[in-house]
Amino acid sequence: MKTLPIITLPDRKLRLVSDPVERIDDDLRRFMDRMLATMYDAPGIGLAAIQVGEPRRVVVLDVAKREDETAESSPMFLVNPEILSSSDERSVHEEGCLSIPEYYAEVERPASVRVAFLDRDGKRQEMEASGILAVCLQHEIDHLDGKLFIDHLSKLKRDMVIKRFAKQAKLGPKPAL
Ligand code: GNR
Ligand code: NI
Repeated sequence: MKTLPIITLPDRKLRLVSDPVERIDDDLRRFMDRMLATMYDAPGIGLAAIQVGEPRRVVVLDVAKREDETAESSPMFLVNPEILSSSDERSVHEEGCLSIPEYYAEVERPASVRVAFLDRDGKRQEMEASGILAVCLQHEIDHLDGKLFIDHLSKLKRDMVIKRFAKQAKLGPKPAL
């Protein structure tokens, strides 16, 4: 399947607050399938629609392969996802983002979250998540609100990353090796 280009810093679209999806139809399902193909191709374990330039509250993810290389793929499609509650317990995990290539940092977040969303068929679902799934859900839902994982770091670190990408963009696109 054809993949979609992923936008990266300093693209200001990444700061948009995405719009709720009004209807779940075949058009949207086709779009989600292309998002999933784009995510697997990258490769990544999650992708928010804004990362392919579409300010819609749509997320795809699949954390199965990260834990176990031989695992079957088990994609999830989340429309209008919302965090209902977060644990007081925090955990620290190293994060990266396909829109901030080659930068990784430890981020502290609630260790577990309860999330509501509409599935591929438009059915309302609730899910309790911990571990890497909780990390990924929070990272993706942040994208829908124009937030990036670097916003959870110190201002010094964040500004360093933003400056690095602004400078790179000024020099022009990275030449292929
Ligand atoms: O592929 C991804 N890996 C990842 C690792 C740790 C925490 C979050 C992520 S999500 C990221 C893909 C991405 O940028 N999703 O928005
Ligand atoms: Ni990301």
